Amino acid sequence: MGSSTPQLVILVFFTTFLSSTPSHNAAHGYSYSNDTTAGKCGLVDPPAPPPPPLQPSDFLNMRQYQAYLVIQAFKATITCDPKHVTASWVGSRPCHYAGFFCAAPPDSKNTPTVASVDFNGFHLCAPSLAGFIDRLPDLALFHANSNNFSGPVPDLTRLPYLYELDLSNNKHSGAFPAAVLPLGNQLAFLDLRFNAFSGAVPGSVFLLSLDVLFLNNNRFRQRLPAELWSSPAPYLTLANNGFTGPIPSSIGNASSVLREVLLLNNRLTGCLPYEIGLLRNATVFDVGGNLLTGPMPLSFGCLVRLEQLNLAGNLLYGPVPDAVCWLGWVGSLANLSLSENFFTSIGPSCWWLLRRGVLDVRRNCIPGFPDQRPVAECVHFFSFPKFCPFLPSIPCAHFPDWPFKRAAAAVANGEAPLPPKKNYVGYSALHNRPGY
Ligand SMILES: *[C@@H]1O[C@H](CO)[C@@H](O)[C@H](O)[C@H]1NC(C)=O
Ligand SMILES: *[C@@H]1O[C@H](CO)[C@@H](O)[C@H](O)[C@H]1NC(C)=O
Ligand SMILES: *[C@@H]1O[C@H](CO)[C@@H](O)[C@H](O)[C@H]1NC(C)=O
Ligand SMILES: *[C@@H]1O[C@H](CO)[C@@H](O)[C@H](O)[C@H]1NC(C)=O
Ligand SMILES: CC(=O)N[C@H]1CO[C@H](CO)[C@@H](O)[C@@H]1O
Repeated sequence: MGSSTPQLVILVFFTTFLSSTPSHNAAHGYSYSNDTTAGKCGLVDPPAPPPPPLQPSDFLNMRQYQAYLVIQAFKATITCDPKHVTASWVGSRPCHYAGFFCAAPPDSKNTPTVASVDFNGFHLCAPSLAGFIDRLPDLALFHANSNNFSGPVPDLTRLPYLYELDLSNNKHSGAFPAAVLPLGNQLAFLDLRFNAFSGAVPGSVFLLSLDVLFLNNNRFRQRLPAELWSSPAPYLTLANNGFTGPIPSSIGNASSVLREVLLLNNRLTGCLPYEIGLLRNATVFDVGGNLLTGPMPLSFGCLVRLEQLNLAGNLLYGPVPDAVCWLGWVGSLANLSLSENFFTSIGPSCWWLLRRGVLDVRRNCIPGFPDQRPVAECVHFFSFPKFCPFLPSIPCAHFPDWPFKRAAAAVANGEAPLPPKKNYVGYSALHNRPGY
C-alpha cells in the first residue's frame, strides 16, 4: 500500500492545481492508472473495470485524437492480423502504432499527426479502406503492399498532401479506381500492380504527373490508349495484362522522358514503330510475349542507354541489325532477348554478343544455328504476306555520338563494354514485393 500514498498526494495536487484550468491532461492520466491497486489489499480481486475511453485531452493535439478515432474504427473492421500488428494500436499515441508515422503537416507546423501509413507486408484483411485513408486528412503516403484489402478505393480528394499511393498485391477488383483521378498533379507514385482490376484504364491516368505508374499483373483489357505516351512517368509498367492493339508511334514524343517501359505479356499487335529508336534515355524496353510483328527497325541502333531489350516471344522476322548489336560494344546493352521469333540472320557483330550470353536467338529461323524452329514452321510463317514497312535509314547516323563511330574508336583502343546495371525499377515491380 505504501507505494500508492505518494501517488495519491500527486493526484490530489494535480486535481487541485488543474481544477482551475480547462485542460485535464495530467489529472486524467493519474485518475485511473492505479484503480486496481486496492484489489491487491483486499480479499477478492474485483473484475477489472473497462478503461474509460480516451478523451481529446489525452492526446498531443486534436489531429492525433481524430486520427486515433479513425484508426480505432478501422481496427474494428480488420478480420485478420497474422502478425499481430494491431496489438500496438492502443493508447493515446497513434504516432507510435505499428505502421503509422507522424509529421507536422505544412498547414500546421506545430501539430504533428499521421502523415504516412506503411502497412507493407502486414497481411491484414479488411473489407474496405473507405472511412480509413480518406479520413486521415494529413496523409502523404499510403503503402499497403501485400495485404488482403479489397473493396472500392475511396474518394481521396480531401487529402491535399497525398502523393504516394501503393495498393499493390491486395485483393482489389472491379474497374480502375477512378477515385485517384481527381488527385491530378499532386500524385507522384501510383502502384496498383498485383490486384484484379479489370476493364479499361482511363486515358486521363496517363495525363497525371506521375513519376511511377505500375499497373502490371491485373486484368486490364483494352487497346493501348492514344494518351499513353503523353505520360510524364519515366517508369511505366503495364506488363501481364490484356492490353491489345499496336504500340502507338507517338512513343517518339516521350523520347526524353521514358526510362523503363515494360509492356511484356500482353496481346499487342502491329509492327514495331521506328520511333522506339528515339528513346534516347531508355534503359529498359521490354515487349516480350506479345503478338508484335515486322522487322527490327534500324533505329534501335540509336538506343545508346538501353541495357535490357526484350523482344522475345513475338512474330518478328528478318535480320537482326548489326547496328543493334553494336550497342553491346559501345552502348550499354547487357541483354538482347530475341528468342521465339522468326529472325533469319544476325549481323557480324552479334556473334560476340552471342558468345557472351548477351544475345539469345533460340527458337528463330536462322539457318545453321542450333535450337531453331523446325523448317516447316518457318516456311509456314513466311508463306503469309508481310505488311510492315522497313526504313533503311538510321535516324542518329549523323549524330557525332552515334555508336558506330564510337564503336570504331573503342575497338581500336581495345576498350571493354560497360558492365550492366542491376537495379531496375520496372523489373522489381514484376514481383509482388514492395517495388520502390
Ligand atoms: C488472404 O487472401 C487469400 C486469398 O483470398 C487467402 O488465401 C489468404 O488466406 C488470406 N490471408 C489471410 C491471412 O487471411
Ligand atoms: C506527337 O508529336 C507530334 C509532333 O511531333 C504531334 O503532332 C502529335 O500530336 C503528338 N502526339 C501525341 C499523342 O501527343
Ligand atoms: C535525358 O538524357 C539527357 C542527357 O543525359 C538529360 O539531360 C535529360 O535530363 C534526360 N531526360 C530526362 C527526362 O531524364
Ligand atoms: C535477359 O532478359 C530475359 C527477358 O527479360 C530474361 O528472361 C533473361 O533471364 C535475361 N538474361 C540475363 C542473362 O539476364
Ligand atoms: C494498473 C496500474 O497502472 N498499476 C500501476 C500502479 O502504480 C505502480 C507503481 O508506479 C505501477 O507499477 C503499476 O503498474
